[in-house]
Amino acid sequence: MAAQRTLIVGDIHGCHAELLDLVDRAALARDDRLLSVGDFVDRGPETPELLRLFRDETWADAIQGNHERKHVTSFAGTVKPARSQLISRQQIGEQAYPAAVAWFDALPRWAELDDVLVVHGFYEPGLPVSEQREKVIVGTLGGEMYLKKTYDAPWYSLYDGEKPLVVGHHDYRRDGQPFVHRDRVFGVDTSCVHGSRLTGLLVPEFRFVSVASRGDHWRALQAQHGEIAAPPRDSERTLWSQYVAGSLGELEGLRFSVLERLRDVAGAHAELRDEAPREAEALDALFADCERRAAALAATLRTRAADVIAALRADGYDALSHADQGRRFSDQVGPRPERALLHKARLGRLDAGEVMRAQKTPEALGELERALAPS
Ligand SMILES: [Mn+2]
Repeated sequence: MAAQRTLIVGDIHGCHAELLDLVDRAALARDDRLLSVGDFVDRGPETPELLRLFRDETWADAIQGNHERKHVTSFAGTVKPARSQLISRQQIGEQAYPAAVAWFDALPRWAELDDVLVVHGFYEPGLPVSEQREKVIVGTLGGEMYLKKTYDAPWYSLYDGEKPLVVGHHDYRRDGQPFVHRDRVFGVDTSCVHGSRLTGLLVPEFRFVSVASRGDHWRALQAQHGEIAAPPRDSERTLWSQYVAGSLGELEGLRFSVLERLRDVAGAHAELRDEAPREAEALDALFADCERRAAALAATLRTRAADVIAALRADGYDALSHADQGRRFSDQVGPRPERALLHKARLGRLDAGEVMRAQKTPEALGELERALAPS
């Protein structure tokens, strides 16, 4: 009888059909095993099927990835769920979700086989696997930042564990091929859920098996779930509360880029608007007013530029090179603050957005209005 083999599969992310394709292609025998490196949930069409497979089938095991962990932390209220967790929760169903989360929480953070060690994210040198920081081996942004700050070289080049290491989490090559570093670190995430490939590593023979993805599942799923909006990010929430608390300064004193960002944040997250409806309305009103004024200014400047060109035409302007046209135009206009905007108008590139980018604040818009007012 052949020795038992294990197919270690990269980030599956709800791609159940591709996983079945992969198991087929690997021609697993009856005693062979399947092991997910984690992130088998979220973003794909069939998260509940994968939950059922890894929880209920004795030949299939999984370790915890950052996505399974995020279900645990967001369900506990420690962090906000991302859109992909909200969609998975709906797919799994409210009734089954708490038990699913409890099972995610109980998943091991590593698997040690005869020939390899398997973790989802990263590995810090000098520490046994049992002493690895949770954020490092599970693969969070915080864990990645910690490694980058602490070490000068990429984490995989510093790997000093006894056995070769298999990881998921990052598609290191982005060409559908698995990542191999000196036959010591094997990266098997190849972005199946984004339309690339699903990859597994068969041990003990260290042979890669791979199948094509059936599509850009995450894009399709997001389009299907327009009703589930992404909750505000922490940075957006902070920006909004600073604005509401007045610590960003008076509304009038803010740059248009900040006002626009605030308006986008409030527009995308109804809950923020509900928390401070008066501020949201004041912001909308100010921004709409400024857009109207900027459009009027752009129209005035376009007319003035056209008048200048009409005057220059009598003097052979059309026959000049582009550079000379620019110089003649500048001479004619003289050293005025709005000269750069008049040039944009001359070249047909002036609209309200350009005016707001040049003037940057509502006050600066007012200054331009005064400069252009007929005396
Ligand atoms: Mn991951």
